[in-house]
Amino acid sequence: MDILQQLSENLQKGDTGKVAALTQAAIEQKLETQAILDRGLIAGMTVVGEKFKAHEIFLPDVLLAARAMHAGMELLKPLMIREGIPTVGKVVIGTVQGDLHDIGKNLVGIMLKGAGFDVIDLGKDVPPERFVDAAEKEKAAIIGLSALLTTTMPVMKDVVDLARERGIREKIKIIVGGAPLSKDYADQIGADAYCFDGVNAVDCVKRFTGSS
Ligand code: B1M
Repeated sequence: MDILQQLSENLQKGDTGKVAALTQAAIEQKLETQAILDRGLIAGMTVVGEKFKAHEIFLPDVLLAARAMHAGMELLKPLMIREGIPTVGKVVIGTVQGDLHDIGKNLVGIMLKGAGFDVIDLGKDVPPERFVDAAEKEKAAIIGLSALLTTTMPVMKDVVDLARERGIREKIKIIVGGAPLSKDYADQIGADAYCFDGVNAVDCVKRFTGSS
C-alpha cells in the first residue's frame, strides 16, 4: 500500500500518531504537498464524512479523525504557505452575542479544521460587528453563526444585515446552526444555509468554496 493510502486509512481510524508520522515521512520522501493533502488527508476525511452520514461510524470517531487530520495539517501548513498552496477556504465562526453556549460551535470548528479549512474562531457572545470586521480583515469566504437560545437567534439576522450594509454580502456566504434553528429560519433571515451538525457544516462550506 502506498504511503498516501496508509495516511488516508490511518486518518479514518483516527490514529493521530500514525497520521503525523506518515505525513512527516511523505514530506521527507519529497512527495508533492498537494498530493499529500488531496490523496492522503482529504481523501481520508472524505471517507469519514461519508461513513458518518451512512451511520456506519459515530461522532467520537469523526472527532478522532478530525484531530488526526489537524495533526497532519499542522505539518503541511508551512509547506503550503511556502509553495503558495491556498487552504481550501477561510471560515470565521462564533456564537452570537448574548449566547454563551459554545460546545456545538467548538465541535463544528473542529470538524471544519479537520476538513482542512482555516478556521478563525471568535468564541462566544460575539457582537455582529466582530463577525463582519473579522470576515473583512481575514478575507474569509464564510461566516458561520451558532445560537442555542431562541432569544439570541435574531442576532444572526443582524449579522446578515450588517454584512449587506458594509457591502460584503455578495462576497461572503453566511451559514447558521444550533439546536433551535431551522432551514425556514435561515431562509427568513437571508442566510445562505442552515447546517444541522458539523458534518453538514463541512458539506455546506465545501459546496460554497467549490472544494467538494
Ligand atoms: Co443552556 N440552554 N442555558 N446552558 N443548555 C439550552 C440550550 C436549553 C435548550 C436547555 C433547556 O431549557 N432545555 C435552553 C434554551 C431554551 C431556548 O432558548 N429555547 C437553555 C437555557 C434556557 C439556558 C440559560 C438561559 C439558563 C439560565 O441561566 N436560566 C443560560 C443562558 C446563558 C447564555 O447563553 N446567555 C444557559 C446556560 C448554559 C450553560 C452555560 C450552563 C451551558 C453551556 C456551556 C457551554 O456551551 N460552554 C448550557 C448547556 C450545556 C445547555 C444544554 C444542556 C446543552 C447544549 C449543548 O452543548 N449541546 C442545552 C439543552 C440541550 O441542547 N439539550 C441548553 C451539545 C452540542 C454538541 O449540541 O449545541 O446543539 P449543539 O450543537 C450541535 C448542533 O446544534 C449544530 O452542530 C452541533 C454538533 O452537532 N450546531 C451548528 C451548533 N452550532 C452550529 C453552527 C453551525 C452548524 C451547526 O454552523 C456555523
